[in-house]
Amino acid sequence: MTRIVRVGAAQMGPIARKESRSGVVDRLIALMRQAHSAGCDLVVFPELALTTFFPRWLIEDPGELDDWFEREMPGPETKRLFDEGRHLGIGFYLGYAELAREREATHHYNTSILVDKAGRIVGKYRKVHLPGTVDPLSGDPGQHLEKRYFEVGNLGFPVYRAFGGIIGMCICNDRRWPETYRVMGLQGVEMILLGYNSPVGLDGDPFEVNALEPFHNHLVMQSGAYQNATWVVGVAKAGHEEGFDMIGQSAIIAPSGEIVAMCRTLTDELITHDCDLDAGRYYRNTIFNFAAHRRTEHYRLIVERTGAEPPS
Ligand code: ING
Repeated sequence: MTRIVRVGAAQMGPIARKESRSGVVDRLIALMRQAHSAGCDLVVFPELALTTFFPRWLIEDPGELDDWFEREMPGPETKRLFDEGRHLGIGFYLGYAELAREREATHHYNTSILVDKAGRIVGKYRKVHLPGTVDPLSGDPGQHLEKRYFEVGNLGFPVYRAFGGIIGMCICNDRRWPETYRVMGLQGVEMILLGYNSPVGLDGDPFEVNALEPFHNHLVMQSGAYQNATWVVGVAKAGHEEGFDMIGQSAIIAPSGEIVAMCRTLTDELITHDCDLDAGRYYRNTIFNFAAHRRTEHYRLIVERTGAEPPS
């Protein structure tokens, strides 16, 4: 029996700094209802889907900074989203800024959750690869201060049995690192969900790097999908947000590496695809049969050298 998951990639347009959580949740619910009308089992929202991309600014007041974070999930503003998902019978991936109380201390993470059709949180991931800097770069109008505002995720790259398959998550910059996909590939992941907020390059980059941003965005997700025989669903917060252009082109990518659906706008836009969770089986049993072809004893040598001076 084929295991088909109808997936909705719910790209969002810009979220203004002044936009209320309630107004953003209205947009998420509208996209969720659209996905349900299209017969989706699961809808994927972007990274930091409840707020503007606040790490672009230097925020020195701790209270002001914490206002960008969710103290509980679901919380007063997001309960409606969970209730609607349960009512419609549709699951979702949601990226948000998490303020967590752990070990008698407060911690800040860039987080995503996987919620099933009954509105239960069945998985949580905290972003590991935090790009940018701790301190603002002088002279740049747009900063990238995720290292200042978030701790490195402490949950690893778990995968979960959900929606009839094995589902994993990551967030934005994680998608640029092959280890992200391989750690989940080694756990037999069949679909990786990820949201991103990607500016058109980081300030100070030579123009050609900025121009290649859309290419690099798909390059890393397509290779991650193919090399690990998994579906990848990448969903943007896109458009001109608070003066900064962010890439769109949210995509649903098959284990073959092919883009099977892609957003065409820089606004709230839903694309869908019937994803066969067995589509990776051919690759996993042939060209990417890890047990038959990988030689981990050799990799250890490479890993030991990584970061060291290149051999003379
Ligand atoms: N954003 C960007 C990303 O990895 C970035 C940071 C932009 C890195 C452009 C390199 C080039 O897509 C987040 N939020 O990680």
